[in-house]
Amino acid sequence: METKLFLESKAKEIRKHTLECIASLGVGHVGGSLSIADILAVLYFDQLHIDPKNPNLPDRDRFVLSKGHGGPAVYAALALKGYFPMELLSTLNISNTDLPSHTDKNKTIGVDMTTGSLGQGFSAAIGMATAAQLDHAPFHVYAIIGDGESQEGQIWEAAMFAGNRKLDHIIAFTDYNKMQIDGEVGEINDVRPLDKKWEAFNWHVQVIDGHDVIAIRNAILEAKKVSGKPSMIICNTIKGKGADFCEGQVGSHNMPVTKEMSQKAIERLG
Ligand SMILES: Cc1ncc(C[n+]2csc(CCOP(=O)(O)OP(=O)(O)O)c2C)c(N)n1
Ligand SMILES: [Mg+2]
Repeated sequence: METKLFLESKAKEIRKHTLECIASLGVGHVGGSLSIADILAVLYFDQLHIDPKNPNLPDRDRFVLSKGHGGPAVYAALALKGYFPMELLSTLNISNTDLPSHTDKNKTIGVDMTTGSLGQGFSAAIGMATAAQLDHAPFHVYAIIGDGESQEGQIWEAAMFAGNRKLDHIIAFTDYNKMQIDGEVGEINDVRPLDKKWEAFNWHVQVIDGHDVIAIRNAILEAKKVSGKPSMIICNTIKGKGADFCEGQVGSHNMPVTKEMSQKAIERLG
């Protein structure tokens, strides 16, 4: 199958299973999970050098979801990739689950970093990329941060370090959906101009449509060729993308999702 169609079908599957996963609990971070589905499809089904049968492979690529509340979308990708049975997706955030609402490397096979406290996961990713550079290791570290998360001081501390160290093993994405927990990023504490900020911290910067799988793929391929600079791919996205009951709505951040809502949204996805 053509790459574009294949990756779009994977993104659709990630969206469907994310919706089912959240609906099994009845509430969850649906908006920020759906906005990263296309990035995850390209990473997990085209770019990441990983092996679900050997999840601790020393030279595997690492992936850190710094905006850890998007866990359900990562779980959908991991299940589709074969890390664990699909049935596990219906155990989201219940007592003693392996799938907590925020990604946790001590609980979920295939998760490389425990996240949820915004800003911290990105520093861990930069630490992994530093190790890769020092060890002359072949792997890349991929990370997704949020635009609201980009208000955290810790993001810029890590960004400055990575730029100064010329860490070309890190390829980061900003999920630039223009919304955070309780409003629009531009109104609460504007992060613009994001591209100029990252450039000023000595990062290689690209700005793309974060729902265009080929644009995402091409941006990663370009980032892999960059030497002596970390890479930031700013992805223009839409919160809740693909589920019409919440697409483009601030209220999609963490909301009730019934099985009926999820089923209807899945049918519309086609
Ligand atoms: C240090 C910290 N402060 C506050 C929160 C609560 N919180 C969880 S998600 C969120 C909004 C994040 O916005 P953004 O990064 O834009 O992610 P999106 O909602 O778009 O997925 C906040 C404030 C947190 N998890 N960590
Ligand atoms: Mg956001």
